[in-house]
Amino acid sequence: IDMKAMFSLTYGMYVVSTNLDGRLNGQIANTVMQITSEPLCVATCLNKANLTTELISKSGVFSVSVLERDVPMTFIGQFGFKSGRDIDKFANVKYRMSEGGTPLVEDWCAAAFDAKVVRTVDMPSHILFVGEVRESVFFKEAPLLTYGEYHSIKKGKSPKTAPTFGFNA
Ligand code: FMN
Repeated sequence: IDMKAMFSLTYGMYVVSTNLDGRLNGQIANTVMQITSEPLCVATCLNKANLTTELISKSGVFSVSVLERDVPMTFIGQFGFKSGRDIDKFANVKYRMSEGGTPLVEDWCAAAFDAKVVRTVDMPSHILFVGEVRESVFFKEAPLLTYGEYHSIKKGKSPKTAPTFGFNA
């Protein structure tokens, strides 16, 4: 396996969030993609160790908020390197509630959508959630952050829980 070939894949950067009975939490994920348009479905792949994964498994709903290129590293650190088991990630974050009850992050995000889980694929380390989109909101026209730019421009790293861990190795 030549990992350089794997690192040739490109991604965006997102905050994947959920709400279990009023408990809001979210995490950074690069693994988000639209997979069908009828029905309109997206997929995200989340580590079983993450609080977000546990909460989405129970709530059956998640939101995806699309990060802008200008997002500060402190914001990515809060959602991508800390766990909601230790901090309240939404305490200082501006968001609006979707009709489905998931938080759509407005800080540093250009768009967001809410989805209901319709399928899951159980991998050894991760769960792939397929969600049907129920609502989407376009906040503003803005350059979006890519996973490649996160590494090359922001000099960011990926934690071990990311499916693509090793990208910056
Ligand atoms: N974790 C995943 O499970 N899937 C991902 O696609 C993913 N991508 C990431 C990309 C970047 C650039 C960063 C910084 C982190 C990524 N992570 C990913 C790691 C989670 O965001 C991280 O483990 C987070 O602390 C989990 O928080 P939680 O326990 O509150 O859910």
